[in-house]
Amino acid sequence: MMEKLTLHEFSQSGNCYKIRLTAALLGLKLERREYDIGKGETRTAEFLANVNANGRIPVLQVGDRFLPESNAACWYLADGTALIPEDRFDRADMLRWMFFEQYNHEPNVATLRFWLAFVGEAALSEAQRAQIGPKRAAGDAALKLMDEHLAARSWFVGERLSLADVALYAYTHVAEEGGFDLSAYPAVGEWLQRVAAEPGYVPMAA
Ligand SMILES: N[C@@H](CCC(=O)N[C@@H](CS)C(=O)NCC(=O)O)C(=O)O
Repeated sequence: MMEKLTLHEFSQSGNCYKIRLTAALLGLKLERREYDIGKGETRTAEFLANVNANGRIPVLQVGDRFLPESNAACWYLADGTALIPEDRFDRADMLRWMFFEQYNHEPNVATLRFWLAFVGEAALSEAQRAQIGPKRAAGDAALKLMDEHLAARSWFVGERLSLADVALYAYTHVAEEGGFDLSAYPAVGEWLQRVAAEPGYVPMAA
């Protein structure tokens, strides 16, 4: 039996939602502990010493051990289930899309959502404001690549939903909050609907 699972989170974060969605798709129960990142609650001495020395959520607590990094936490929950392909190449290809999510997608799509919908443009520093254009271009490039990939298939890897879809869904489905126009990516739009129709799916706000 799996040890007690506690998600240290900020519930409006897509990185945290990935883990809740993975757990829901697998029918796993998660305790939740909320932190206000706007108030620096993940930067306290107590949090840094006991939860994550990197000062960020999400962190999945498994019994008395702490696992930061959303995609690692999703892997922990899904290990040995149908959310991770059995085929060796497909498993590596799934990781490819999860690394793409962290390197090409999240730093652009999620950051613009955070800056524009949570912090507010007027409160951004000059350096952040200067980054809006480059991040918009890089985010659109990531969405375009996803759209081209999905034009000929239903899921990112193989014939069914995997962690690659979960990881990329989390911030894509709220990309418009960061000013991205998803109508430019019709295959992405259809894929978003397929993910939301999966048994066990929970919305971000749940
Ligand atoms: N690569 C990490 C990113 C974690 C991350 O950036 N967390 C943000 C919220 S989504 C955070 O904790 N920000 C608060 C801070 O940096 O103080 C993951 O995928 O979990």
